[in-house]
Amino acid sequence: HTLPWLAPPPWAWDAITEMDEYNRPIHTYQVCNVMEPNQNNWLRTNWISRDAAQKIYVEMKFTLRDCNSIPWVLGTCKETFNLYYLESDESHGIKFKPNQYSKIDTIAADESFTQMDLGDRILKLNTEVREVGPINRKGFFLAFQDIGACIALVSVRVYYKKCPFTVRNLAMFPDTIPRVDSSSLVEVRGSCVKSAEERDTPKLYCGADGDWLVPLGRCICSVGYEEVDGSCHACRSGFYKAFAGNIKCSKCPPHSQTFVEATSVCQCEKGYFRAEKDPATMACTRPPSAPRNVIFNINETALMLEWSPPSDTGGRKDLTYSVICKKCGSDASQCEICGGGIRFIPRHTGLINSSVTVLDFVSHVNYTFEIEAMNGVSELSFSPKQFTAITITTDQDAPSLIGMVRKDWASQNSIALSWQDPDFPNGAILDYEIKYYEKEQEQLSYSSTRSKAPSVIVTGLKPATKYIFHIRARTATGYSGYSQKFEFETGDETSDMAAEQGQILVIATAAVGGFTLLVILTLFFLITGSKNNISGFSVRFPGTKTYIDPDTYEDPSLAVHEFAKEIDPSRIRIERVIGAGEFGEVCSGRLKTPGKREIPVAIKTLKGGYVDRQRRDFLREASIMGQFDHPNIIRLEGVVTKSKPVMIVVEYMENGSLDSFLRKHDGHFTVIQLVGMLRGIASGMKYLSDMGYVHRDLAARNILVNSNLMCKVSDFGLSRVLEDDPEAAYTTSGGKIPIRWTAPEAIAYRKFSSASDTWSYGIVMWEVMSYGERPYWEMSNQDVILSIEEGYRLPAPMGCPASLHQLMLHCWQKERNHRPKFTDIVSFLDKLIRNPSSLHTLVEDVLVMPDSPGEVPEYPFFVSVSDWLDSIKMGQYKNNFMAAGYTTMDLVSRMSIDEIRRIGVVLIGHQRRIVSSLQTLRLHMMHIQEKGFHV
Ligand code: ACK
Repeated sequence: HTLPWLAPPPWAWDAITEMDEYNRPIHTYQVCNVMEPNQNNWLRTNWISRDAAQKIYVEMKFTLRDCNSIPWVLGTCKETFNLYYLESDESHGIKFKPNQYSKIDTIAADESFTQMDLGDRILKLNTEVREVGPINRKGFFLAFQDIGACIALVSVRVYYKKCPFTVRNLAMFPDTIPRVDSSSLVEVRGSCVKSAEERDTPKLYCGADGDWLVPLGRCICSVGYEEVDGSCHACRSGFYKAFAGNIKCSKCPPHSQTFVEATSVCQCEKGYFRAEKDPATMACTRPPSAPRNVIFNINETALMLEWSPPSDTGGRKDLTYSVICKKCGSDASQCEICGGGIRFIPRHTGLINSSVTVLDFVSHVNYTFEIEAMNGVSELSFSPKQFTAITITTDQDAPSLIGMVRKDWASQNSIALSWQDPDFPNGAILDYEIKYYEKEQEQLSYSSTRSKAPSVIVTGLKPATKYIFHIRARTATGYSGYSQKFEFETGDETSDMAAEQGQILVIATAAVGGFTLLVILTLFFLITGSKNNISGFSVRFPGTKTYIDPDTYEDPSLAVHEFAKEIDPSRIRIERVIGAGEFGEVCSGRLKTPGKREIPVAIKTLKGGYVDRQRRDFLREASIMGQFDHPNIIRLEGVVTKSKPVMIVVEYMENGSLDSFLRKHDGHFTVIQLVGMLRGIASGMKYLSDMGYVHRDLAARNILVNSNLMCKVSDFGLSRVLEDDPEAAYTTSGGKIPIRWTAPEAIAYRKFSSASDTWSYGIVMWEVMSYGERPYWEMSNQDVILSIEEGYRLPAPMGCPASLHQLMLHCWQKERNHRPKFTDIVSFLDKLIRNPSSLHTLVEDVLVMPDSPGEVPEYPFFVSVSDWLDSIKMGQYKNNFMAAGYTTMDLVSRMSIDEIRRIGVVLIGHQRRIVSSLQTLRLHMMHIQEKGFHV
């Protein structure tokens, strides 16, 4: 558009239009005065504005005729032309004066064309580019000087270079002109795009060739905005972005929402809150529901409250409890807050554990304790507090009177008595007090003694003398009244003689779990040889030895010599400490027996500073152990009681306790080896149950293992065991019980028996087959009790033969009479060992696997629908479930409340009971899956 150019006289440059090979017109300036010498022909462009440029580029396309192809002009023909420029602020009215122009360069052709080329219409173009600058005026002219060549100038393109507008790291950089000096760069600071903010100052450098170099720093999208293709877009409604940064918007967390765009925090739904320190990313939460299942345990001085966590924690972990105490009169409306007299241990608010101990309460008062669960948002909610209340009268009923008291036998100096537990014990019986006096001396002086069992042997009496006895029971709440008075007479000389001959037939009454067994027994008096006629006695069924409770001895510490050998301490060599027992260190060492080799032994010591009761409790174990003689019962070598320290010496078991032994050797044994261990334990337990001894604390931690992998039952503490076992927990009935190992009837009403030992044996089987896994894993004691009550049982450990799991389930039957006897267990295990192929079927193999992966597999060992309904006392609906096709627990576990209604469970209370049981069932199944069993 800037044509025509100026071609001053002698007008040698001609403007000519040619056609290119596509027949498009090409405007050219041509000159070809090669015939005459001394040519000086100028062609000048119009004024060209510099714009922002400092340096400009001139690209010329031209053709140049080769002088050799024109033979007759030899000597005058040239093959170059010159390029000039002139800077100027004025675009017009400038006269052309060649001497004002500066030369840029002499331009030669790289290629020249020949006639042949022309004939083929192939136009060979030369392209040459030259830089000019810096230019300081507003514009410039270019000029071409021909000095006698044959040229066609086809195009002249004048341009400059710039770094173009760009967006990098969310920062915008404007058009930028590079420096003239090609070695230095222009530093350019970017500005953030809309809705973005600077993080580090964004910078780019513009290079001489118009390229952006070295990006530094960046911008990031502001809160509520996310990056999409280099710009920041508002979060859609329902999404939020809480932090500036190049992250995406997220969906609102649970229980929150937003209806506008570009939100940084979603708003909580009604009833849900965010605590001050909750991050915007956290779900909105709500106050917890009330605590559940409050139980209490009271004695004269302390009241212990315990509860289960709320079913709904509100979605938070910062759960605490507070307990409010109210004193209420007969009318609930007259309640007032308890004064400062009452104390709470550890405190009454901000309790982390779900229990509290209350001290300094007054008796004969109705206290109501309101237990509230709270979390970090409780204070933000205006809804009424959710609490569970329990009312406790601080003076509970004492036990009822003891009925009939019998004389079992009498010698010259002693009388053995037995009686039944009171009909209404109103709590666990701690012990009995037996008060007696000579009939003739009535009330002048009396003696008393205590017994833990409902029987006693009173010694130190006069021969052939009438005595009056009355007895009262003691529970945590106090004593019962005294029973009516009973009169019994000691024997004369003849009675003892007959006793020595061991021929007297007497009727002994044994109170066993509320049933009175009348057994005719042959009685053998074991003469102790001691002068004061200490009277231990041993009751034998013909051919069977029976266990004697050391507590039936008036002085149980004397019983120990009945059953344990006294060892001279010089025969014991203590080598090292191997553990800590309840009463003192447990050591290993050697025992030298005259005429025999030294044997390795374990030595339990009673640490110094003990009180009498501790010494008695310590030696009670020896009195019990000393009565047993069986390869699977830890063997008592003897005791040291006549010098200090007091010691119990037992056989040494190289591998220590079974639970830690198995954990240490996880997966190392064959199934047959494990069954062998279980067989040993069962055999020991059969022996104990035949002896009439109830262990009460059978657990892998109480089994010891020797170097031959032989397992032996140990830890004989009788009732005391429950005090020193760290697993033991208090129950509602006031006792301390190792919940996970104990049969439900023993937890609920302390009904301990060989059948409850069988239950524990089933748990030991599970411990063994899982190599020392904790029964019920980390479930709380409360949940264990609840889930057992609802009929659920531990699933088979991984790799457990189905037959063994069947046996466990057999041991865990609710009805204790249905559980196998230890003799059945031993013979069952013997059969398995003789026929090991029976152990090849694993529980995994007999599981009914679901059709699709997401489904819960069916556990054939779960109780049947009918058993389950019975267990939750909903047996009346069996037909409804069956008729509607809910025949397996698997089907039942997926039922919704609507389905439960539809099959005809109309009462809301019943619907609730079924639904809550199902929730536990599902949890249980989930737990099994999480643990990786079966699936
Ligand atoms: O698991 P352990 O090694 O086995 O740690 C305890 C510790 O003493 C405290 O009871 C070990 N222990 C107890 N009785 C014996 C015994 N007769 N032989 C070997 N170790 C024993 C028990």
